[in-house]
Amino acid sequence: MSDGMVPLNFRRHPPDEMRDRAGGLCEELKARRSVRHFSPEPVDVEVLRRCIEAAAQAPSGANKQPWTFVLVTSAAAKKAIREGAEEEERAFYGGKAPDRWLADLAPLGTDASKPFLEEAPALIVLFAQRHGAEGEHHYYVSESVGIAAGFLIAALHHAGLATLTHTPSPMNFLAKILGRPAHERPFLLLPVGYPAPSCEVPDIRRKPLHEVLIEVR
Ligand code: IYR
Repeated sequence: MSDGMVPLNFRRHPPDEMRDRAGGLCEELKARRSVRHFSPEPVDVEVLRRCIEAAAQAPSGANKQPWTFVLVTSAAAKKAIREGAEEEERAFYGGKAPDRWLADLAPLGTDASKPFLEEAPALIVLFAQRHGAEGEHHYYVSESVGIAAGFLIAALHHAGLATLTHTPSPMNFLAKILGRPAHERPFLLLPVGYPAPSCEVPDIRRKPLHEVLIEVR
């Protein structure tokens, strides 16, 4: 064995099980939707911790793991985050956003009001570390944190929780409220919880496979 290396721990599955496994996960992810109406029911924080631990297994540039997850369940912090987000969103919907962007958002029915930031029992705020705390170089930060965000959203859905990928812009107010250091930039704000019983979602579709896949044989 070479220095600093260990044997790979890799589990092979019987070939006929592989299609079922791939198809099963695909069906599960097809059922995932962004949710904007949450039930105030609390969620098991241990479930959230495990999902965050799953997300933190993502690959990253030079294994620098340039992410920080902030799990917010405090009502006061959620209120402050809602107020900060709504201030940004009022500017966005009130003139900053080009008409084309607003037209693209019309099918989603969004506006500057973000009650879900207080209604959801938990918020997970994902920060990207531009560099390490001591100035160490980080590489492919957006790609790395984006992959971790994908793991997190899939893990939460798999655990039975609903999320919204929310990106009020700009998001610097999050670093301020949550007391994050200057080398961390807010990347994504995820309200997490159970959907409200009356929750509706926009009637939108994903592109079929043949529109997104090109095979070079
Ligand atoms: N941040 C705003 C606007 C918004 C932008 C995109 I791109 C979306 O996919 C959805 C919303 C908001 O949250 O309302």
